[in-house]
Amino acid sequence: MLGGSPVTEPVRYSVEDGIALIAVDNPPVNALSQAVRAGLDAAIARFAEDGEARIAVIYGVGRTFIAGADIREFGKPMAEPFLPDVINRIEASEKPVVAALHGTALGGGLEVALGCHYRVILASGRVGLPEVTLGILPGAGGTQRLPRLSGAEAALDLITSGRQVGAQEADWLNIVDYVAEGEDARAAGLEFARRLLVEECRARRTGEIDPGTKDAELFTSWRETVSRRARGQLSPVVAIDAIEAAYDLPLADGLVRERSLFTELMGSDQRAGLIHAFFAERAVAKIPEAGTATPRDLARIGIIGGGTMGSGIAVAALAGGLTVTLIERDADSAERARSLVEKLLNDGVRRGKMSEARRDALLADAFAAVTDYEALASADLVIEAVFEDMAVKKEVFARLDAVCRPGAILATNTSYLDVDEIAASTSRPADVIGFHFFSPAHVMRLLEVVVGDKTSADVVVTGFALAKKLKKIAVRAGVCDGFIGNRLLNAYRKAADYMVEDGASPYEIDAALVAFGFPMGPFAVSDLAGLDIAWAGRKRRAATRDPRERVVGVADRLCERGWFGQKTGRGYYLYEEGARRGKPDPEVEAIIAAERTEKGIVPRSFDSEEILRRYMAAMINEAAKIVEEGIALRPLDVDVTMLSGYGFPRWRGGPMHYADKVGLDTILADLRSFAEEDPYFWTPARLLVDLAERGGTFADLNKSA
Ligand code: T1G
Ligand code: NAD
Repeated sequence: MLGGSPVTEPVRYSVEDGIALIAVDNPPVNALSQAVRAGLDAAIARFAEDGEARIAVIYGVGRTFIAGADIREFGKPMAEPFLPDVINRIEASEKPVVAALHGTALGGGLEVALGCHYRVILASGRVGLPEVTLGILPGAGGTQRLPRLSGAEAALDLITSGRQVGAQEADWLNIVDYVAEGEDARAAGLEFARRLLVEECRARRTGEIDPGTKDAELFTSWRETVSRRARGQLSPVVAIDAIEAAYDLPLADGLVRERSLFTELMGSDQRAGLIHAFFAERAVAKIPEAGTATPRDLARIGIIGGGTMGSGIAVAALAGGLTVTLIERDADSAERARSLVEKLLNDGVRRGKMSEARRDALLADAFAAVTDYEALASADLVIEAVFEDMAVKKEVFARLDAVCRPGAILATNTSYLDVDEIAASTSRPADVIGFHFFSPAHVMRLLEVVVGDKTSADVVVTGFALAKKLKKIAVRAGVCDGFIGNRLLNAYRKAADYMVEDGASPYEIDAALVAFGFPMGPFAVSDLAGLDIAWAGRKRRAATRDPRERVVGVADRLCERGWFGQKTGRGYYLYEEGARRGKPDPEVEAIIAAERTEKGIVPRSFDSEEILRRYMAAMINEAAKIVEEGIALRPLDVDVTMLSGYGFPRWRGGPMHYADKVGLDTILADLRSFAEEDPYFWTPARLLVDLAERGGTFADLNKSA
């Protein structure tokens, strides 16, 4: 062939032994672009006319069956043919149509399959209706057809959670007719179709199944549970209305109702926020080092320190298939670390994430907790997670430098300390990097990959490869106090502390942020993390603090009383014996009042809107500085950090997406007015001023970066 790449039709039609084969070929995931919809439509029309073909099989070419609608088309006017119509025409076919599923048949992909008359799936395949996670609902018949096959309860579960189920569960739920062995969906579809031909099967339409009578109580109780769980997100709740229509209306009217709810959600800000989050999570992997370097091998890793973080990292690494050697200070600490790891693995077994046999095999063959650094001589990577103390860390790195082989990566899990200073204390700064995990490390999805001055490109891409193995999202960060996430946290925590000193109660602030969609407010989070950690940080920084900085003493007063939060039963909240949720504490309010009096502050009231404006302005302003300084590559890296590490409500898209939506001019006006009280803290970042003044957005920077 001369020049150019071969052009393939996204949908191809052929006939083999009386079986029409309809191949969907639209890499990478066979999304239902306009061309695919039109191709499917044409193929079904051709099948109807084709005297040679008695049955049809729809399958996907490449890694998966159809993974859903083409998300890139969202927000643009929809072009015909519309998917619900295409699926209706498949279902209406007089001759039977089989869907042969493999990979991930998601969203519109599963809906196509539900419109087919029979479904076969490879044992490795998965299905799901993830639409609510994108702020919409299944809009091509999923809410009407799934309950007809699986019943109301299963449909409510799958559609409101968006969770994927494996082939076996799909079979139990009657979503598929047959689970086939092997790797070849086309072959499985052909074989199944041949069997159907022998049995002289008919076109068996899902839409013609009687869904039965509605259990009204079931819907009421799901509405309550889902509304509570959704924390302000609309789509899972609206999806229940659509499923209910399957019981209240005939199919054709139910489909109309589904479509109208779908269209409403498609136009919502929440949908825009969730789609931003989807693409941002994929874009964070696009870093300057990608493509310029190959990741180093990762099989055996070492971890220094088996406390809160070290044990969690060990479990994440074991689950990701790595061999882990953990080093502790002495035999007792090593034993404690080992039992911590065992406990976390047991939790996994209890939650059904891991079998007992797998846990036993991991503990016996893939994990060791020891005290001798020599055990790290052959490690590919060592992650240090000892106390947050520069001297202790330097001592550990000196020992690692002495025992580790050349080419081994030496990483620190420090939360705040200078990665360059740690690197400089070794003979191999190019191999040193920060891998900032979040607590609990086997659960939290974020990994900040902190790139030092001298870190080599292949070490950076190895960090991203590690995240993939551990099923985490890596975000590239530069070196500064707190990197991306903790630096932002410090800024908005200060804004919260200032409001407390000026008259708001910590409980009002927490309530305002929970109403915004955070799972917890900042003061409840502090109590959970332990107030002593931040206290140590404040003491460390006291000597170098800028005298212009406003300092609030409330947290110090609590710590001086030994109130470190949940673990001591008292912090900002009072925790009754064993309780995870605290109650407001009048003594804390008295301590705050005393601090105000001492500083001569006359308290004023803050409504939830002002609380939110100040909190967000502080977060966004610091984020703008972080982007301006190149600590974060783009605004979207900040968004992903806050979404996956700090509980920022996903449907709001992250702080930068939120800022664009509010309007940068509004944020700037707020900052300028707050700066009149305290210019040191509130002076707007230059980037924010520049963007606001020329009518730009953070989204522009995502595109151009
Ligand atoms: N549309 C467009 N692009 C998509 C896409 C989609 N649906 N899914 C993935 N991509 C791109 C993705 O951006 C990336 O691009 C590449 O494919 C590989 O993805 C009517 C309205 C399928 C499980 O929600 O869950 O149907 O970054 O890196 O880890 O009711 O992608 O390489 O340029 O994620 O192997 C419902 C979303 C749509 C599925 C594969 N479907 N996708 O995971 O690869 S709504 C979804 C996924 C709908 C109907 C409604 C995953 C995956 P790039 P990847 P992966
Ligand atoms: P931790 O106190 O729970 O655990 C530290 C462990 O290191 C202890 O078990 C201790 O025995 C061990 N240790 C100390 N010196 C050692 C040495 N020289 N050799 C071997 N082991 C040694 O602390 P943590 O909360 O797990 O924090 C560890 C690091 O992770 C810190 O740098 C911290 O800033 C960072 N971090 C913590 C969190 C968090 O939420 N806890 C989150 C992200 C990062």
